[in-house]
Amino acid sequence: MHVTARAHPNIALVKYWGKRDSARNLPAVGSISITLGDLWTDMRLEADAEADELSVNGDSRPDLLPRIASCLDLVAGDDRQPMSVSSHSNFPVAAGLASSASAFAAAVVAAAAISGRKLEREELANLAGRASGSAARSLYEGFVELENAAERVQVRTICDSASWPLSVVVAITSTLPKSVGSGEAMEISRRTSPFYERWIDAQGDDLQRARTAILARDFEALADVAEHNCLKMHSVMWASRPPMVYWNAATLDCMQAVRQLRADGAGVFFTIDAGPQVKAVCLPEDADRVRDALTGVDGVERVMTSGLGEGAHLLG
Ligand code: 2P0
Repeated sequence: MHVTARAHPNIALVKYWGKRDSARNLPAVGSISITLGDLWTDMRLEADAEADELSVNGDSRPDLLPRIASCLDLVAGDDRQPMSVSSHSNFPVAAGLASSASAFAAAVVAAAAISGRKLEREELANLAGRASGSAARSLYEGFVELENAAERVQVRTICDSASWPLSVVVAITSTLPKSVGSGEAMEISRRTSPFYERWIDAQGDDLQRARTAILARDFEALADVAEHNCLKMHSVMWASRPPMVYWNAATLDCMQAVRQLRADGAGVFFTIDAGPQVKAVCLPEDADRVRDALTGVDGVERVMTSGLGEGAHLLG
């Protein structure tokens, strides 16, 4: 017996950085993201193995198995059958493109199906979030808000893809794995960054501004709060000890190109996660122009364009 689920990565416009409970992987702040429709991870589970095994894009990856096996246990139970797990993504993994979000979102949907458990989407989101905080958002389509509740997260779509169909142009400036993983980096920030408390305190204002901008389809207001929130998160990282600087020269040049496009009248803003890639969120009519400009930046290896998309779901 086998099942396959597909999930799309998501890009936070108001970002998750910091945990309030590491053991349960509960975030310290709420976040707002967009789910990308054209990038995907397919997770296939087959209950035919003697012991759990994992392949990622065709390569055996025992190093990544414990984290995925724990996630499957959470959904299907510790007494589940061993599984052959194979994951395929159409974008580079472990390079600041939210591959863990799409992987764990797909994993919980597939694990529920293969174990015959009927779980509400919000329950699946909480289980995915235990594995990777941002994965909870990939269960949902379009513009997604994650709120911190007392013991769990609450996640919902605040605007669907069809109601505000923005585009995202992703400029890949390096495909090397990042030097410090997000989870560890967040803990370093919490312990050492002089800006960490201020970051947490100000998040509610940014969430409110972004939510209002999205509901009003106010691109300029969303651009303003998203770039501010992104640069603030990176300031927290830069001021940590040791400092965590995920950018390279091409990252900065892409940011500059996006600023220039906006000055020239294009509807576009940038955001950057725990990696060197630049995500340019834009109005669909400006996507070709943004793509051409970022393709021409020195050091950009590849450019991908995506619309917004749906939450994690079973295939077939
Ligand atoms: C986000 N990031 O909101 C933020 C912005 C990266 C920068 O969520 O430790 O892999 O597994 O809960 O979800 C990346 O962190 O972290 C992330 P864990 P995750 O998208």
